[in-house]
Amino acid sequence: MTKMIIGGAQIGGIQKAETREEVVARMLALMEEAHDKGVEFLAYPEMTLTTFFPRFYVEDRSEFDHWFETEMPNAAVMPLFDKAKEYGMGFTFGYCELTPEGLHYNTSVIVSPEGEIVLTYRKTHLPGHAEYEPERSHQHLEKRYFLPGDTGFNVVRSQGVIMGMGICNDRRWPETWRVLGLQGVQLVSIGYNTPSQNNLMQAEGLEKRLYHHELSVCAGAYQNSTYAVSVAKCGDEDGNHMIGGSVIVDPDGFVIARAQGEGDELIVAEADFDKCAFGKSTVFNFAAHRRVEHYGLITAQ
Ligand code: ING
Repeated sequence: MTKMIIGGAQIGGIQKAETREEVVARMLALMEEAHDKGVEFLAYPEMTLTTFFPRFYVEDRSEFDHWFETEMPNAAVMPLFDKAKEYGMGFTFGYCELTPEGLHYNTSVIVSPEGEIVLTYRKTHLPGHAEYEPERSHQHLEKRYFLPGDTGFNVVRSQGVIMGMGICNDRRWPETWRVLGLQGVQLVSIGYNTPSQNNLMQAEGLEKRLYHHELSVCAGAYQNSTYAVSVAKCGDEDGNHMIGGSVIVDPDGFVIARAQGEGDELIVAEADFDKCAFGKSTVFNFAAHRRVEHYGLITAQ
């Protein structure tokens, strides 16, 4: 596989009251539009099935278990798996996972065109805090509701492409990209839910949020000579705003598709994975140029 039409399915706000079925219907509409445009691999955001509930505090965390999926696939998302299989389309989406052992993760999967889950990833870098912090205008309680992921950053060859995942905050950490890059990754999918307001009440403009999002994805893609698709759940959720700015980025770090709005919106671009090979064999030929004897601090602390 050298060429592929990639789609990014940006999802506008999901309100607390919205059901999984209503959300899946919105996702299916974007999948149908993607199919009409020849998309072969479609990326959805982080926590695609629910509102971004870590903005809310509950004392008893089990009260929020209804936001989690206990099996994957399940009845609510089966229409997505069935439709993608009918279209011969691979896809990736994020959801909240509650394991049989009772562990909570912020998870995403890559699904093959045959409808098989070929890679599962659990979010490594959890931003925010675990306890209610009254000084904050907005809570960001991912450390309360999720465990740090236990999968690490792995790749899978699906549809002839070496694919990997991160989730949201992971895109801000170069380690995410380099561990995937060292495995030869050609397409990284990193969905996100990024609040636009700064919850420590410092001046933090929307443009700064959007810049740091795009900077992180473009740098990660360029420095590891890989394509990236980074798609938002964004807009208004029960009065809380999250940034849009979904992008598809090429191995030179150029944005080749960008969402214009903050609602449900499909972005599409053609990837030519031969473009990954050039960077991996020249500027970012890791074997020829890296000097790991000087990198110990990165894993030591
Ligand atoms: N959200 C945000 C993100 O990393 C954040 C948290 C916002 C961190 C702004 C730093 C600055 O995009 C999630 N869900 O990780």
